[in-house]
Amino acid sequence: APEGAIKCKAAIAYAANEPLKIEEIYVGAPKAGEVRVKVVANALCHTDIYTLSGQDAEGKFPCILGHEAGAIVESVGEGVTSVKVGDHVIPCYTPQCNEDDCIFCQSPKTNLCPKIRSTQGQGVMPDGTSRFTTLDGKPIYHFMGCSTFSEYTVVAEISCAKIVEEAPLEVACLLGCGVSTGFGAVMRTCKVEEGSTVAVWGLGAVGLAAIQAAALNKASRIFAIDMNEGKFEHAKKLGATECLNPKDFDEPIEKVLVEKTKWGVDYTFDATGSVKVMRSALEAAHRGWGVSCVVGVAPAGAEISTRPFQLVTGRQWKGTAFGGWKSRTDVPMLVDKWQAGDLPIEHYITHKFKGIETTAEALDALHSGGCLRAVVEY
Ligand code: NAD
Ligand code: AHE
Ligand code: ZN
Repeated sequence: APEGAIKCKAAIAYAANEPLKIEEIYVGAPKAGEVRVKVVANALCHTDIYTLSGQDAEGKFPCILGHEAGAIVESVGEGVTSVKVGDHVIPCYTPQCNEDDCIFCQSPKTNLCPKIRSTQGQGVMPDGTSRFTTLDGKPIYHFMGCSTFSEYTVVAEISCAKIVEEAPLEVACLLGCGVSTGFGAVMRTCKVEEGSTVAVWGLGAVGLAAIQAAALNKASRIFAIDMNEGKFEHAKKLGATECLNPKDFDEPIEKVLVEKTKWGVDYTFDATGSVKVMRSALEAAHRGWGVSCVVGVAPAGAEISTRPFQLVTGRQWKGTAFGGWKSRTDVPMLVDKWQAGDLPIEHYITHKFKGIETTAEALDALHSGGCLRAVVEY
């Protein structure tokens, strides 16, 4: 075994479209600037399915997927000062180095700290190597700087958002990706104002969180769009004023929305990853000022298009990663809001599993259509 390694179970993705394999692996000791954490609970995000299905241009195999977790610091590498053994953390795929010369961390306009982005995309730690090895010594790639389908994982210190210990990690994990993203798309990236109209395509946890945030921001009309009408009840509970199934209309849904609102919708969100939906969402946006935000992740090679006239006449196309939140500053703030009762999130957990062995079952649940978030407690 590598020196200082922990032997534990992980769900390994050996190749695209192959079932995950639960195996014992070695998780190496954290190097300088790294933190080894014990994963307590992990929620599954659609992006895990997307990468496993081979559609991610950055997908590398074999790897350990997972990026929505609650964890406890087990040990820290040299020079780590912002977290210590026993701290509760949410590993974040968008880091925040906060260095004086990081123009991204220093700018209020973005959360996209590039400090470790290139190695993260290559499935390795910042020094170019992996902390994961099979028992016969073969390296396994990391994923999104998190790899939380493992009982222990190693992440960069700058990817660790330290949160209050009172917050139960089996719920807090939701704030590691999808729910935070939906909230932030509305509250941070688009800053939806009181009285605005909003339309959201895709009523998974990401889209529903956008609806919840739009209602909190006092949007006047909130259109919730999905082909799976089973999602409508959740959407209504969270504040949607009208639920629409595009299949119910002879006209394209963007025309229906423009007719319903006269000039279009102030803010529109794609939370599906379909480039057709992205086009509809842009074209449903209000003449003169409508903003359309891409949240969904499209398959490798997909491209968006529209008539440039749509932009000339005042619509804006933007996008968001992790809702624009600066991870180490904002995730603890979101946890505190949830703990104070101002931002309920428990309702996103529709399925619960116990033991890392159930990760594949939990993925099947997320596939099933009736699931918002499946949480696996390790
Ligand atoms: P999900 O699979 O739980 O939900 C997607 C929903 O979209 C489903 O209800 C599905 O029925 C609906 N849908 C699919 N095609 C549709 C269409 N053509 N029209 C209307 N509805 C349609 O997924 P999720 O976990 O909520 O994630 C949503 C998307 O957001 C994914 O693409 C995911 O990869 C992406 N994502 C992006 C970020 C980011 O930072 N930008 C973060 C998390 C997730
Ligand atoms: N790796 C893909 C892109 C995947 C992607 O866009 N990821 C989203 C997060 S999805 C979370 O569930 C994102 O925020 N990306 C910004 C980033 O830095 O990765 C590809 O196309 O290569
Ligand atoms: Zn995600």
